[in-house]
Amino acid sequence: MSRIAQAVKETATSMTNTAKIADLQRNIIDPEKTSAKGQNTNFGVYMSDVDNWLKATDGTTTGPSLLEDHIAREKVSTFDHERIPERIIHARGTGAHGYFKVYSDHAKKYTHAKVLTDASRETPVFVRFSTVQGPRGSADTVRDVRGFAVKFYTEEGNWDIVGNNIPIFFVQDSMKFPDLVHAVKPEPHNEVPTGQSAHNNFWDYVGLQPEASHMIMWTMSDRGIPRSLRMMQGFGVNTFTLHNDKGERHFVKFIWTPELGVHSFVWDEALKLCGQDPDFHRKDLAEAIEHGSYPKWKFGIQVLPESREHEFEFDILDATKVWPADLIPIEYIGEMVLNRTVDEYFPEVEQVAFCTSHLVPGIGSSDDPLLLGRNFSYFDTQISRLGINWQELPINRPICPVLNNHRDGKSRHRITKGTINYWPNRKGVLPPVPLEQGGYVEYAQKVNGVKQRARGAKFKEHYNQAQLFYNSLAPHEKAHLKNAIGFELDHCDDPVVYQHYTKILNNVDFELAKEIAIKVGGTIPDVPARPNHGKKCALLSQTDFMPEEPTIKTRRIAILVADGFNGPEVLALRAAFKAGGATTWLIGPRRGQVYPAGQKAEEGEGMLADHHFEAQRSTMFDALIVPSGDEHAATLAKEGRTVHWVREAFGHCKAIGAIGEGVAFIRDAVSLPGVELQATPNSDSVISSYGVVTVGKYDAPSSPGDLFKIAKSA
Ligand code: HDD
Repeated sequence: MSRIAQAVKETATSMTNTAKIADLQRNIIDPEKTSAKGQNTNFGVYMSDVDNWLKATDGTTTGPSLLEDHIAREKVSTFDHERIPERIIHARGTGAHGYFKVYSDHAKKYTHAKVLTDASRETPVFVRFSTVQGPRGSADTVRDVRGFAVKFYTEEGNWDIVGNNIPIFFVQDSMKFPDLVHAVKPEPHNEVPTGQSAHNNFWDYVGLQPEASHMIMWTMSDRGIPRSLRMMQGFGVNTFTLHNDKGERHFVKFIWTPELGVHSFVWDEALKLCGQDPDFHRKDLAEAIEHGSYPKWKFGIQVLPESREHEFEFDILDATKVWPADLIPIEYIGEMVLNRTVDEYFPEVEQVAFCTSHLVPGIGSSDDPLLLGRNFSYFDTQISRLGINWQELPINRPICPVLNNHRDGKSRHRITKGTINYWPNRKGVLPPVPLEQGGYVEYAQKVNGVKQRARGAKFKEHYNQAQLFYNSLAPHEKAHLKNAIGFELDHCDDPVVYQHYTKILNNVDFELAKEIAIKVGGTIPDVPARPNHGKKCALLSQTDFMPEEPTIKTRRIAILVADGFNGPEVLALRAAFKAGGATTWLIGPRRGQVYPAGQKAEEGEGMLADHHFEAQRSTMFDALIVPSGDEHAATLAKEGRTVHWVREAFGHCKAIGAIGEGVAFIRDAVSLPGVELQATPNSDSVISSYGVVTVGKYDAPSSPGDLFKIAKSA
């Protein structure tokens, strides 16, 4: 980590709620600042040699290594046991620390949970983002659901929202979950594919589970390939409940909406990044935090009084349905900021463990059958991954005191004094805590029913909301969705699978089914399987989540240069983009000095190129700009790789800018049939409808903001 990043990290910690960071500090060791003289064994004895196993040797010939070398055995044995079982799903992830606060006590009418009502609090949080299908070493930018799990370290204990970036789920009942996961994971005979749902078993399974059709619309939409973890929404997905001081219960959904808006890659970009930079998302998150551009989300709730539970055509406890924002508005009551990267991956990101059942007073579960199964599964899985004392691990332990009579077990860390480990006891030690003193009390729900394996009647309808979602997408989103399903079904080689799935699609939309069936060789329908109801709803398309003001904040801008570029122009551009909150990266023929026009290698210091053309690709940046300069533009035009940079960025609809001699280079590189650059009122500038901004002459550095203004207006 750079010194600047380290300084930003330290300031972030001192500025915000430090309760959890202070707690972690008890376990943080800095090898560069330790009082230890050097390496010692785990039992604390300094090691005089860490490279040579103890041997029986005369010093000339090599004799046998001796089993008696317990120091070597400790080293190798610790290494042998470094790995723990990876998460059965969501194995690939990254995380960061931050804080959560509410704007006011607005939610008091719904809940007595302090974390949601006390505006004077900053509650520390740890967030882990993940993909679902791939193993720990898989790529970040695959098409998949993203996990969005938040642990709130509240004063009343830990509260976990274990959510995703999609508001619904594939199946309605947890009993189906193991089959779903088996179907999407690599196939059992050959462990193929990695990090993808594009295979026979997955599409076979979802084709036979009509309840998955709504979720398929979401995963195949742009939501499945987020541009950044910082630019996606998060959803608790399941229906939870809020309990207030009057003893009333409300149903609730939790929603995170990013300050930067919701944005995605285009599929080709995401695919290429899987190879070019498989760590793209985790690096992007760390880079933003280390630059002090802290990711921020608004926290929203959708709330329903108990009396309205049965008012809708869908069951509000069915996790395959959204609560349409047109019917049940989102109330934004707080925000979360991530401002600190982790110090070490394994003890923080790998060992963090979430449980949907971990709720604090004022927040409850519901009868959502998916949630109730989850409430069992998470605690259970942590036992096999981390052992029964997993909640004592630094990243998992609450910031409030933890005292009870649970004892012993593997890897118990705490030492509890005294003679008492049971209740009731003669000393009255550790009594249960009633509601009025902060104890967790379940809502006194009246339950009525016959024991049977069944779901509510409204759980049987599966297509209305799949249609609602599809209808609500913008035309380009629909096109992306069709391409995505086309891609996935093309990767299924069993005709039974792809022919069947195109039939399922006909329940969502006739045209959609027809187009995809033609593309993938599926069953082309003659008539719709059911009419499309034609309804739309707000806040389903991600185009409804653009930031209030257009912004280039945290965007990565590549400045493509060769020797002979216009130096003052580049300085001015960098200053203007920095002022807008973006980062700029000088990409040159080599990493190191590149020389502006009028400066020779032996005369000046040049400018430091951050990377060279071959090592980075346009996919890693949000925009591209080429400054003026004769020699520089001529060099760029001769290089196949730089021409590819421009063409690829253009193909991915990136913003492209060029000045002076850079304009011809850009124009030639993107000269494609049908692409016309239109003149703007400023005759020197050209803005095409394709997001290309060119400026004939740029009076730098006297007007460093001009280009930025033009780019903004484009
Ligand atoms: Fe799950 C992990 C989200 C359904 C069982 N799940 C896991 C993680 C997220 C979700 C974000 C990763 C947590 C982390 O970063 O450590 N899961 C969801 C959502 C669901 C959902 C939003 C639908 C509403 N999950 C679900 C069901 C079951 C599970 C129905 C089982 C009945 N999930 C697990 C698990 C995991 C897990 C096997 C694997 C690792 C872990 O729990 O800690 O228990």
